[in-house]
Amino acid sequence: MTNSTNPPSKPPIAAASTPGEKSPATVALGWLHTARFLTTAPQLHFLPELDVPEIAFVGRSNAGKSTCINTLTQQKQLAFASKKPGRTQHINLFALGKQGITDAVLTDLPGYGYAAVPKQDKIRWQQVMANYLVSRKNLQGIVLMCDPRHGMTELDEILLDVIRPRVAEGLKFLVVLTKADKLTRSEGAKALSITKLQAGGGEVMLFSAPKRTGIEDVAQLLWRWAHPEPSQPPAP
Ligand SMILES: Nc1nc2c(ncn2[C@@H]2O[C@H](COP(=O)(O)OP(=O)(O)O)[C@@H](O)[C@H]2O)c(=O)[nH]1
Ligand SMILES: [Mg+2]
Repeated sequence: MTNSTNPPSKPPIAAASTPGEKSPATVALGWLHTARFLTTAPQLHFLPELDVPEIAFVGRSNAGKSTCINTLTQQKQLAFASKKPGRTQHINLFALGKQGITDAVLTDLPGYGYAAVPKQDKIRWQQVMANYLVSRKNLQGIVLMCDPRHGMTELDEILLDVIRPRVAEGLKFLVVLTKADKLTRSEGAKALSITKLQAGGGEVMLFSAPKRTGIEDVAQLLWRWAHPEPSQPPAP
């Protein structure tokens, strides 16, 4: 017989994690923290062929790409946050995965749009980028960094045109609006809604390195891209 004076035991809360179990954000950030330099290549055909999911980071010079990669991986120097924009012309690959077992790679593609870069280099960049985005077989997703104070630039639009057919075919796509700390709340909301219209089926998130805005959301999305069902963590 049950003792009616005892308070009823609380029903389990579906989303609550059991003691000792890590939250999805902790899992995702722990995974990103394993990032280590894999290789660098001046051109696409020097990149090793890989069979793990690859996530590429692209964006205009100075958009905050290196800072975002360093923040997400919680490493100060992984991606070089350059004082001289336009200097990083190589494709850099970083391996991800616990216990040294690579289960995904991050690709840091050269920044574009830096005015002082010679025209010849700009053309070369466009070819490298277009080649990579169109032909990289294990490419799973693209993260486009965009400074919302400037919005999508012409070069961002060119890139969008290149990737749109692949996004339509199922390639994952996220626009990260960087430096959100520079915007008021309403400016941030406006930038989000405008960019969502431009992102053609991709996701859009606000991000700030100093304020740590959006870090957990971006981390969890990348984790899910690299770990499709059934190993997906429960939704928060
Ligand atoms: N306020 C603010 N500044 C940022 C943020 N992310 C990057 N920056 C600054 O923007 C400049 C360019 O950043 P960097 O990461 O080198 O851009 P990249 O050229 O796209 O790799 C640097 O001066 C950074 O300190 C951010 O979230 N907030
Ligand atoms: Mg950089």
